[in-house]
Amino acid sequence: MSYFPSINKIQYEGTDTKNMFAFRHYNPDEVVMGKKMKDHLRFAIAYWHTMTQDGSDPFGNPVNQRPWFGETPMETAKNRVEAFFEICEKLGAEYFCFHDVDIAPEGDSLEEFFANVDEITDLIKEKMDQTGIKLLWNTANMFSNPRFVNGAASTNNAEVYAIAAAQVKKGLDISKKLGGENYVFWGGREGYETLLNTNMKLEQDNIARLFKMAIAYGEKIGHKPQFLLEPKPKEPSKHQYDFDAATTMAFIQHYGLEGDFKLNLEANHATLAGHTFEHEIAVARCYDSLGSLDANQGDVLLGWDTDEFPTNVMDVTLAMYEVLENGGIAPGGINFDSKVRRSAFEAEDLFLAHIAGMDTFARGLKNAAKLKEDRFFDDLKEERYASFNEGLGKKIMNDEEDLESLYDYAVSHEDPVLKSSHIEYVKNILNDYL
Ligand code: XLS
Ligand code: CA
Ligand code: CA
Repeated sequence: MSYFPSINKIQYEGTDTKNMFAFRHYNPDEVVMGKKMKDHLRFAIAYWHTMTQDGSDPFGNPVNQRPWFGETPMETAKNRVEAFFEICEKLGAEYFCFHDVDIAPEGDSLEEFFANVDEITDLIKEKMDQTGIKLLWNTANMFSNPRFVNGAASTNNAEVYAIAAAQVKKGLDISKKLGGENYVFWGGREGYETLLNTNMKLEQDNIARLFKMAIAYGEKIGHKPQFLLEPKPKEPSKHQYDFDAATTMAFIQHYGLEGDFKLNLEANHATLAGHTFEHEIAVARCYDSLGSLDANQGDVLLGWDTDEFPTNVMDVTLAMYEVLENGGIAPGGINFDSKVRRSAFEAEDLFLAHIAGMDTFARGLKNAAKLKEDRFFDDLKEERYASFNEGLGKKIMNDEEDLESLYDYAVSHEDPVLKSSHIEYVKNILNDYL
């Protein structure tokens, strides 16, 4: 059974092609800096945006045309598995990601939900075995259900906390069953609306407590995915605890979670926090904690999480440069946490959108590799920090100076002669790489 009989496996055809359903830049087996493009990029498809997003917005009804709706929620869920793997296979995406609620209906009780999850993950496992497509990460949705109105791990209600813990346990069981390489926590409701009624310390302690339970349970069942925390400053909560990469690292370090947790960074969350994507990746690298990436982009004119497919070549080039500097992204990957625009409502747009995102990342990768090969940033930075390579600078770097010795140096020398950055020239040349 095919949901997209008119679409063949997407092939690389180059920029001269007139075929909409072809890659113009992404050539999976092409070798860039000694590694195949597909192994640099480790593309993953997000189940939620691809299979369950209906195109509605706060002012408009669902608009997306999708061929997989069945008579019952379970039938739809089963059809989705079939359609999803067809999409992944035809796009040549080797990984996927999902929330528990994306794949199976919640039913009338937690028990029914988990039974549905078991049934659907049996089907997913079959498809994974048939196609070789792998699970990059899964997660528990602990933000949509009304019970999480006051948070999940940060809730004020111990029984809600238990439900969150049950979902995490189930999530880890599924991760083991499907060989998940990472496991994500994103705290959309782990934040607060007003401090008037919030015990911030208790909430954060409880969040860390749940993470420690997850680590312990993973050890118990002999399954150790890389745990990832995904920062986002706001939306849906007014203030979310995992505000950005730096705040999240402080949390990880404060609670002693460094050995088990790294970061899953999303481009649009970076911009919501007032940062660039490459800034967030660079912060993670400073802590040796870059885990995985959620690829998308926001809109410079809008202040919310638009989750657009990434098409900005400059932004993606700078992000991919950081990934190369990191020595790669594995066991993480590049997950398209992106949704088609409301006006792109045909099911085939799911292919066109992913092709656009994959092509943009292929361009970003190739540009970044060229920048690396040409030592574009390496030379620039080496020259900029050259004063730390010899004399006084070298002694500072070797911890051979103290406040008194630097005082003596400063008062006995004239003011230094500074150099211009010529930064506009640098940006002009950088454009040549796009
Ligand atoms: C929402 C988040 C979410 C996480 C997984 O903004 O991006 O989708 O990636 O829960
Ligand atoms: Ca995300
Ligand atoms: Ca998002």
